Amino acid sequence: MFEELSTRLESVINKFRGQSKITEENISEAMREVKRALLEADVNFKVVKEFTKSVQEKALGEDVLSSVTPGQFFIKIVHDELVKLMGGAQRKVEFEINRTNVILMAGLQGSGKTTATSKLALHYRKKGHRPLMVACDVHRPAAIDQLESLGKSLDIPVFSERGKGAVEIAKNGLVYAKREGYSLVIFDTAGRLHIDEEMMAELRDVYSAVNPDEVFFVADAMTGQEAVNVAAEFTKQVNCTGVILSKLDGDARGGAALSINKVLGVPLCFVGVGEKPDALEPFYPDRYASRILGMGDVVSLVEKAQQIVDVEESKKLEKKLRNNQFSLQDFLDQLRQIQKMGSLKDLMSMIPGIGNKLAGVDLDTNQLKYIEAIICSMTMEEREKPQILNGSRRKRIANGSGRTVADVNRLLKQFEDMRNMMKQINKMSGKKGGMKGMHGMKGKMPF
Ligand SMILES: Nc1nc2c(ncn2[C@@H]2O[C@H](COP(=O)(O)OP(=O)(O)OP(=O)(O)O)[C@@H](O)[C@H]2O)c(=O)[nH]1
Ligand SMILES: [Mg+2]
Repeated sequence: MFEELSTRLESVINKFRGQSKITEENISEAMREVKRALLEADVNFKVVKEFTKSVQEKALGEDVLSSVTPGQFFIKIVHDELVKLMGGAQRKVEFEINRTNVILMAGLQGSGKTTATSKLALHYRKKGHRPLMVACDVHRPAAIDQLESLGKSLDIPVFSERGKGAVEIAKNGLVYAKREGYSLVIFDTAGRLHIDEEMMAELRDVYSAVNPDEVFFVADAMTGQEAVNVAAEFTKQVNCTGVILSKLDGDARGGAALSINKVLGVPLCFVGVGEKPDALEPFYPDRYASRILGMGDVVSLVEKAQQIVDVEESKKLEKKLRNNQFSLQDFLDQLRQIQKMGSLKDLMSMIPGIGNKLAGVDLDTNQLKYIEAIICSMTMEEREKPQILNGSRRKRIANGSGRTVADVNRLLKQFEDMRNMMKQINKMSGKKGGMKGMHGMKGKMPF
């Protein structure tokens, strides 16, 4: 699942990669395509509208950091908005072990309630709980057998009473669980093809009888937006605390996973990814966002850059570049920032499309150290005004840094070339351009 959406989003992003800056026009065009991709993935249209608006505002409203490209920045924004859309932080559902916790399952017929009941029981048993499953589906003849057989195969006890009503079984099941000291009781309930009043009344009665800590609404991901609409109706009737989206392993387009939190205001807590009892995963919005975007570690790359790069400092630097006051000291500061981001190779390998091409290539990170050593052997005045570096000063610097005079000359020449190029870029792009021009310069930097 998500493949189709991933492919579409990747193609939008790849197109965006080539842009030298984010403008109203190119972002609008990209957002039109993102919108189309999300709608085709069956994401709720209102959600799509809000999402694209929000991405657009962020992209235009924030300064692009000098150390990342507009394309990478765009990926990060889309990623962050996807995470937000899916509920932000993961909602971890945990229960105390020394009391009887209660879970009530709800959902339409065939959505996966009974399967999810056994999956949850197994999940929490692995965390040290003593679970009990209670069979409250008295409407479908084989429902009790189904739960009992699941219980038997997992060695998890099932409470059932044939011939009684759902509410009575629920009450008795809870009394039994408390008496026997179970730490988690999960009530499986009946499903219906449609929401009908009788079924809702029964669910509400079971709800009152057991007073659950969590009510999980189980939705079938394959039914897409329909699942979201039904869920909305359910949450009006009983206080659902979490959603379990089942059958995400099928060929669902993913729209439900993306919309459900926003539409319901109820977090998606687990996803079912197979028929087997261990095919349950806690839902992590950030992991799903990364999976959908398929953008490797670009996001963490940008995060790293954001942590390191001080926006104020960047602005100062941009001004210096514009006024052609960029000194060797500034250059050294930039170099150190890049080094703080990790090894150059690690950094580059995070960029999709480059990582695999780097195999076997040995980036000479020593070059960075040599440059640092040379600049560090200069006085502050020399760093600010490299033009005063005459022959004897160059010799002193070479000795001090353990390099040759030729190395010092090469660095100064490259630095001068770079400054000249900055001058040209500034001339060409008028007032703007400063730091943005840095991207295009990368290949010309002395490392
Ligand atoms: N592939 C896949 N199949 C699932 C998943 N969850 C449930 N199923 C299958 O979906 C079908 C219905 O699951 P049940 O758990 O019986 O659904 P239910 O909501 O209890 O159904 P009723 O009790 O009839 O309302 C079964 O064949 C399950 O094996 C899942 O995450 N992935
Ligand atoms: Mg069932």
